[in-house]
Amino acid sequence: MTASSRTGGQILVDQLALHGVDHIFCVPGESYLAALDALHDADIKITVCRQEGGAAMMAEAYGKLTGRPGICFVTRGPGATNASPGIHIAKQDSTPMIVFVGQIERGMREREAFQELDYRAVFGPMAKWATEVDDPARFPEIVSRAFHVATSGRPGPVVIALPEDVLTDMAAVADAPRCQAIETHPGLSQMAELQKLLHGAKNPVVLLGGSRWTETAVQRFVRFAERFQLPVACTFRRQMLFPADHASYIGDLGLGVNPKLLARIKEADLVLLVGGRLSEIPSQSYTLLDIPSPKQKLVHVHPDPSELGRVYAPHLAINASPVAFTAALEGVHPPASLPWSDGTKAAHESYLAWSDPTAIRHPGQLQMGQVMAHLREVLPADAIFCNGAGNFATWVHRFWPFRHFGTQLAPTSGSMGYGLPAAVGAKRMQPQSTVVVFAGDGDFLMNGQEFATAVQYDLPILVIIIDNGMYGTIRMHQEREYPGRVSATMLQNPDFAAYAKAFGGYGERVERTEDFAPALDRALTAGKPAILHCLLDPEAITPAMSLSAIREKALASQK
Ligand SMILES: Cc1ncc(C[n+]2csc(CCOP(=O)(O)OP(=O)(O)O)c2C)c(N)n1
Ligand SMILES: [Mg+2]
Repeated sequence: MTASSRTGGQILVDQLALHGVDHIFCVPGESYLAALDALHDADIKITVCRQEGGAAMMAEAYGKLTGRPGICFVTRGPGATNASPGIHIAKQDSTPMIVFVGQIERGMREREAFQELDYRAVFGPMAKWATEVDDPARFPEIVSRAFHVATSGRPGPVVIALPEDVLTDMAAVADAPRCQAIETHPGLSQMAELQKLLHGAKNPVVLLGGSRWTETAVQRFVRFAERFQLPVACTFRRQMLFPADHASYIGDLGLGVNPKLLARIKEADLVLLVGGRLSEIPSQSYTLLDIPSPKQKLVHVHPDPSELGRVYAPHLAINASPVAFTAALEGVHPPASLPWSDGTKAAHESYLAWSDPTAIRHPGQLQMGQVMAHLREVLPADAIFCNGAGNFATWVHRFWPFRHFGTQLAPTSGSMGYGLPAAVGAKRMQPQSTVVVFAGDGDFLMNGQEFATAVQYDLPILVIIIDNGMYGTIRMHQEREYPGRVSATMLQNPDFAAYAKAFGGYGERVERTEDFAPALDRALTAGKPAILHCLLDPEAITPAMSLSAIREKALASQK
């Protein structure tokens, strides 16, 4: 059968549908009207956003939750540059994503036409692949390749520029077959070697990270950890990879980490690193393992061969996706005795003590330990927590026990402003889930405009803004490095409760611990997107140390 003639826009949208796309996030532009027109008749849900940074972060969150590429459409020039934080997050977080960018007509290239940019040059180093389509007949090939690139090996973002006339031109071309993500399987001899290493170990430890995990892969890993009574830690912002209430869980390698956890990893004789890269944050600025030769025997399992041996030279390198590797673990058997099992118990106890919010007291009328204890009591275990970057995020990372895959949306890239768009994306996908944003006063307003998107699509998410009147993280660093010299870190904030109401949502101000529980209850039952504007004493900059104490310590060390 010969293919019938379609516009480039129609061919493109038909490819999206056949690769299983059910949702796109966009800000419209006149540069890609023909694609928007094709979407008019497609069975694909659209979320129209207020800024391309928000749209790209929503698409990235979709990729994190589903393992399928999140799809984002933005206009040329400023639309594309606005989308760049989302593209960078997808790159650092190894998330599959495809960003379609409008482009000027082919015949105008190189004149610096209106909003013209060279997307290969701009996004080449940031994306996994950046390209431009020259011929509508090549959409099936290029979109198929984009899905393969975005999902295979170490997943990442693909950027595809769409010249306006390529979208309106006609072509008769057959569709591509649906892309299947490629699983890479470990070899039998590698699994036998892993078993041998485990049998010879006295003090092993497991670190889980990266992407390409699924609910099933997590469950399989839990069974493996159970059979071996292994201590398991998650890397920075990957806490959803292992249930925190499991006897094998020993904590996460984030910022402000449990010192006992670090000591345990340093003293281990075998480190099994699955899925992650152990990059700057989890490795505590590359101090946790020696580079290139860790003194522990390192087994590194990663879906991308170019990550194996990139920083750490592993004793055993296994090029496998988490799904395939965890399936193979079912055939690995424990030794007759497990010399490390008491250590696992002690490490879990240490995690429990470290993550107990009721033990925390800090300056001010609103006690975050009590807030976290209350959230632990009332929110469902499968609530999705979303956050961007700032010290406020510590409260979530340290004190919320993540228990299910698909419940954590947080950028390992440390991009501020991620929480709100991620939550909008998550709630659009999973309306039945409880979705909570933790945001700082600085962090929230980086993408606060997407609160309008939450209202537009009737998404009752809960936003908890921790307002300390400053870019607190940077102030903390200032007090450590340049004590008493406050420079460009203070903020004057709006009334965030009034902001919520002005957008058509629910808002309340919370100043004291005892006011949090009833306000939370009202926010959760408001049936609208809600903001709890929580005022935190600026002194309460970390769970353990006040701002003044940090400054005094720095001043004392200068004497
Ligand atoms: C997009 C972006 N810009 C700047 C930074 C640097 N940065 C990291 S944390 C932070 C301050 C965060 O302030 P806020 O959200 O109020 O949280 P707090 O630290 O006060 O709890 C800044 C500016 C960043 N990580 N990302
Ligand atoms: Mg702040």
